[in-house]
Amino acid sequence: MAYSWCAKEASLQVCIQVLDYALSSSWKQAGQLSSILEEMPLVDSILRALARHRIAELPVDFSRLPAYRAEYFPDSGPEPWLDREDWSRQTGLLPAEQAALCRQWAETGYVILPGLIPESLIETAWLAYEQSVQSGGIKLPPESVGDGDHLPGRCLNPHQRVRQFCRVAKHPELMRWLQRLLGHPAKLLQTIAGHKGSQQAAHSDSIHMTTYPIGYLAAAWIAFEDLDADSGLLEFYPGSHRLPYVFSHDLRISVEDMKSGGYETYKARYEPFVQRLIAEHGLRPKYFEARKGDVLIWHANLLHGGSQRRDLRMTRKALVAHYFAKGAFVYHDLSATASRRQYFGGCLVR
Ligand SMILES: O=C(O)CCC(=O)C(=O)O
Ligand SMILES: [Fe+2]
Repeated sequence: MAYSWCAKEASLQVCIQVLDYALSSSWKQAGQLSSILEEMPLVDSILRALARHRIAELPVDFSRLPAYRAEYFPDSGPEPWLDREDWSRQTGLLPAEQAALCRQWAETGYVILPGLIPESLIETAWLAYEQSVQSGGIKLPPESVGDGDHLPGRCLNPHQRVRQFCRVAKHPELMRWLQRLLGHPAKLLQTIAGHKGSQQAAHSDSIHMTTYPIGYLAAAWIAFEDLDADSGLLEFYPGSHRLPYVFSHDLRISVEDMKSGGYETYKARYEPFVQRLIAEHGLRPKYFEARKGDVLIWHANLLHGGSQRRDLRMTRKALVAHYFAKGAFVYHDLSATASRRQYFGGCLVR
């Protein structure tokens, strides 16, 4: 299946990148790149071996998977260590400051790291981004929500064009925290830069970016300025990560529904469902009143979104970066596709 994906959907260049990655890690014994390219079925097994994860207890036969949807994957552990019942016994072994934040993660599903990213890096990265926009290298859609909204829209994966964003998203202290919280080294999956609030309805990222086994995803929200309360701050629901994961199948959103109706189906079924969950559980939002360089990391299943922009003139400059744990497999439950970015979504520029 991976071979046919390679043959049908990916350019040879991409296949080579994937193979190159495969060979550079733990698959050297598979032989030389040239001989592998001659022996195409081997490509399949290498890609499968790569995709077959090293975290999950149960293997997946990808050739028999009807679709990349949560209901078709085995119900496999291990749970991430801070989601397990015995998390408090484990955190007791850590230095006090780390233990406190791990405890907060286990109980609330988020942590805040004030001033983690140095101001100088924040400033040079944003300047480089603005320069790229000015020169036309990056084109931002208006994403206007109405009259008076003159701020530009978001940019998906700006780290692949602005190398300073890579330095921000892969800041060593941030990567250490992600590893600590996920229990495995983290890999950058995707980034989004924005000048303004998203006003996105509350959701869990796990329906968009799903891991096998479940729960091995985290996101970092990095503030690029001191934020105003009216700018449409990031909102999140502490403790909501402990609710059951909700996938497309649970709401009878079929692969065909998404193909024909696109995000309308998601908006019609998923978003109201989350609103009901919030009401039923009496969840109360918190708002990330960040200062420049502050970082909030949230759990794979924490409900969050963009609050209302009460003043459309207010900027809310930020970079959001999503990461997965090395050894997990990433797919998109909603669109029923495997993530190609898990292989080459990282930083192409160094
Ligand atoms: O920045 C926001 O308002 C929300 C972003 C978000 O939900 C995400 O990137 O996963
Ligand atoms: Fe999100």
